[in-house]
Amino acid sequence: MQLTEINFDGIVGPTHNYAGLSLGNLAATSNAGQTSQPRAAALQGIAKMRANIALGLRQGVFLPHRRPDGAWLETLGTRAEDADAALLANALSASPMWAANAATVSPAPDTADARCHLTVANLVTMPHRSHEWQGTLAQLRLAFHSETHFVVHGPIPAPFGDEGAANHMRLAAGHRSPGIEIFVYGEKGGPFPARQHVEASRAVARRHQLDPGRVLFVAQSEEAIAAGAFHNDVVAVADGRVLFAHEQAFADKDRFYADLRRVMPDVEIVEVPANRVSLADAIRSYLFNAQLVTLPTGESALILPTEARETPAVWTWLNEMVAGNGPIRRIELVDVRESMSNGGGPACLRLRVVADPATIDPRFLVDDAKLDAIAAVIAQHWPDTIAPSDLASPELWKQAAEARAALLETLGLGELI
Ligand code: SUG
Repeated sequence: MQLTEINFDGIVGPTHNYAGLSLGNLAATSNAGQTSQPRAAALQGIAKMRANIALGLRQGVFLPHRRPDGAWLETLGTRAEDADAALLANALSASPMWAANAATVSPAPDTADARCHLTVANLVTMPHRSHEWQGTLAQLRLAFHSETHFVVHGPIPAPFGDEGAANHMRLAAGHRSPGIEIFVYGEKGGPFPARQHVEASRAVARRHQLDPGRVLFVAQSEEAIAAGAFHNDVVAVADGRVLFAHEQAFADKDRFYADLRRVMPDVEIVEVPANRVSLADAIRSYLFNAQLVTLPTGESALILPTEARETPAVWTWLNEMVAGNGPIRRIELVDVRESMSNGGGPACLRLRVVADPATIDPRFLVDDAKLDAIAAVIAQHWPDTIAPSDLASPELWKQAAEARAALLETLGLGELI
């Protein structure tokens, strides 16, 4: 078994648009009504994957879902042609692109049956995301079909909100070592919803057969959610033995850090103080929505959105960090502006799975040549722009269906998902 970390990125779907559906996600709500650029958005995502491959990282993909989601509209007694504008926007969202919300993943070294467990996220808090799990589950069941190596679980039942890996962190000395899994939940968010419920986190940990001595449940701070950290991965990220977090990310950080040091004495906590980078700047720049990765050389790198360079306090802090003696000495910038405008940074776009690539359906794994083929389909079929008034256009729905079909055909997935 060659356990390695594979990042599965959600390919940005052809209906990517700015409908402002996510209360508490300040980028999404402030860009409501703008004209989106689906083709550019999807190509930005491809460029990010290429950059990760160039760094020596393994890369996979998840595919866009059927949009508008006619099956969901049917359960609501309507169809795209008759739905009101709000329902239609919810049915058209390209939100499955944010693969960090696809599932929670517990790699084989952490589980009692030594299989990698995945629980598809129910995403019940937001209507436009609540109908993602069916399409995601179908892909997870295909990609991770080997029952010798994987267990794919259905969603946690409502009303317990589960947002997947965006509210879950894992620390482990190496890919084969058992990890410490940290489930971060929300209690209160001031004016905004707390999307991850502790009941869901506890249920996922039980289903995944985790060792209770190696699991922590940690509350998000109310002020972070109220400042726009609708998921924990907007204010904290972990990899290897490194936790990189904002000072105000957690409700009781002293207790959390003490518990963490008890279960992982050699953990390295890189905390960004609020008097250097405010919560507002952290959220504006998505400093923490970075991919913290271990390169083949063993070195840690932080893959950040270009917005980090445009936020002076953040850029100054980052430059000091890489020049210092800490564990993160390398930063890489990626342009995912179209996704960022909906509150999705580099880390939102990917789901990390630690597994042997040979045990995964190869149609979901990519290299440069396959990315070339995907990019060609995007260039040919993805809409150039979508303005709010386009959402009601049957022409757009037709183009989206054809674009998705062309992509699935190219990847050999045909009508399978
Ligand atoms: O759920 N945006 C997504 C962004 C998800 C980011 N993911 C992580 N932090 N892991 C969300 O809020 C905006 C769609 C719209 O408003 O049209 C949206 O769903």
